[in-house]
Amino acid sequence: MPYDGEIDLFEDAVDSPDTRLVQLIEGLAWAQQQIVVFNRLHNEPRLSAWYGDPDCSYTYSGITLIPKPWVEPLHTIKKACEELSGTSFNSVLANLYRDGNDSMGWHADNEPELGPNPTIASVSFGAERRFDLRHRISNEKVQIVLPHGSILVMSGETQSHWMHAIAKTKKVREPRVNLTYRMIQI
Ligand SMILES: O=C(O)CCC(=O)C(=O)O
Repeated sequence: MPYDGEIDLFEDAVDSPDTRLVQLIEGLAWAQQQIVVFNRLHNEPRLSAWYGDPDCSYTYSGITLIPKPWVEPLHTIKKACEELSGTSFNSVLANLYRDGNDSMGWHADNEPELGPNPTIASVSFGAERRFDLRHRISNEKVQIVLPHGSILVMSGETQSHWMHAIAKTKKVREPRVNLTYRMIQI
């Protein structure tokens, strides 16, 4: 980032990304979560699934997710993320954006269970989507297109100072899977 945080994008970072995309879409326990926004329940505009070590419950936007046990693609990709980032992860939030109509609003991955200055590895498969970052104070924006098979590592103070989002887009008709590996402090 220009200041107040670090991000690194590694392209072609995952083996056999086409196979992984199909395995993940077909094999994960996708569900549409209900989230609380301004005290009202809404369907989240994407599907998601939470996997990890037992004890790694995760609460965001008013919902608590209980982890499903690791499955092969998620565990293998976790190792690639750990090697690239030099950090360990014990859980992953998988997100399925069915097409450009699915999105994720402005937020930071700053829940208390992630601890201060968490490192997060974010893996992308399928349709390229734009990842927007916005500084909380200066409002400066950074935009990154996340390619199929890439790993984006966010670290340092990124989550304290920058929010991020995936905007809707009429240009994208294909699905995208995103895996964000995290370390829940137990
Ligand atoms: O889909 C992405 O690239 C980001 C997902 C995200 O920010 C999240 O789930 O917290």
